[in-house]
Amino acid sequence: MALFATLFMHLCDYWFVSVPLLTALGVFAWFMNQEEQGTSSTETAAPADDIQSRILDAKKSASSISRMKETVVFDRDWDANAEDNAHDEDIVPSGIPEDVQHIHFEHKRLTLESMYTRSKEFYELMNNRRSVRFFSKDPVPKEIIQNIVRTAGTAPSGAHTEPWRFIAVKDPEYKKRIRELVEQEEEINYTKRMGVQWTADVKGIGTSYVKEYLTDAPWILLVFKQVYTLLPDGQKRNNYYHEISTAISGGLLIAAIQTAGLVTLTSTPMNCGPALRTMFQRPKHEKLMLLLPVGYPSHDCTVPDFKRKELDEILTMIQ
Ligand code: IYR
Repeated sequence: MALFATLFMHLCDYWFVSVPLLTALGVFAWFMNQEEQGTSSTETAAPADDIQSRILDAKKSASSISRMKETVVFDRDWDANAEDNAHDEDIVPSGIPEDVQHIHFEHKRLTLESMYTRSKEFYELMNNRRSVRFFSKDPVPKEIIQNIVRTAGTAPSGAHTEPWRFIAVKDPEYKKRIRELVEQEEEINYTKRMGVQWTADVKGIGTSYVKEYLTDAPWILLVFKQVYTLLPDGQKRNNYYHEISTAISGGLLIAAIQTAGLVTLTSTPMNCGPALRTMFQRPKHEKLMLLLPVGYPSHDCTVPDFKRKELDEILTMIQ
């Protein structure tokens, strides 16, 4: 007791040191306490009501808890470091011969007037594109599908590796098998993998794991990226930028579908890649990127009333 009394008197004598020191200690202790509670001092805490209702929501459904545990953000088949990737130490002959001939590039300039008209007309055509989920069963000739895929194959690619493979399915038996597989995985995606936020974010689109369009549409196109090229002797040649190259090719594919007067849905069924690859006897280094039903919209087809961003929201011009 006597010790504390002496200490207190000294603190009073040296108040100009002890007051700021004790204040600093107090602030430090408060800060540490906040950190422990997981709230950094720079973040604005959510209102207490909000937190309470969120906790209640989470408690309400047991499924939301198992959903949290099983959330898979990335497709398991997409691991960029998967063992089956090509490695830097595998030195293989380049796909482009060193002495490849460079030939004259023919290019015919359009008149300015025609450039304006064509760019505007193409924009208008593409602006009419909508992701369609209700398909007519009317057939589409295979030659049109072949031209569409030819267009996709004109995409630029890293070191001209053309790291894509398309599968066009018309056979009703296969379409049925694809639908069964996709629905089975999508049910898990919706209830577990996608998580509460994701399902809430897409709710307005009105989708579910039931995918009638997969058996209604006359064609299903599957787009695979090839993470490397397998040479005849088993060596692997790196496919540079296989992801972006195949994505660009997917964009051209969608533009070609639209230009042909058909519709599609750009779908990416999570975790269906390996099973679809096996279904069509494709090798392990081919990873599914897109699955697109292609055909005509059904007569009673609806689409959500979305607006596109204005030009100034997507374009910054420095001139
Ligand atoms: N793949 C699911 C869920 C879904 C996800 C996104 I991102 C969408 O824009 C729409 C749906 C499905 O196709 O139903």
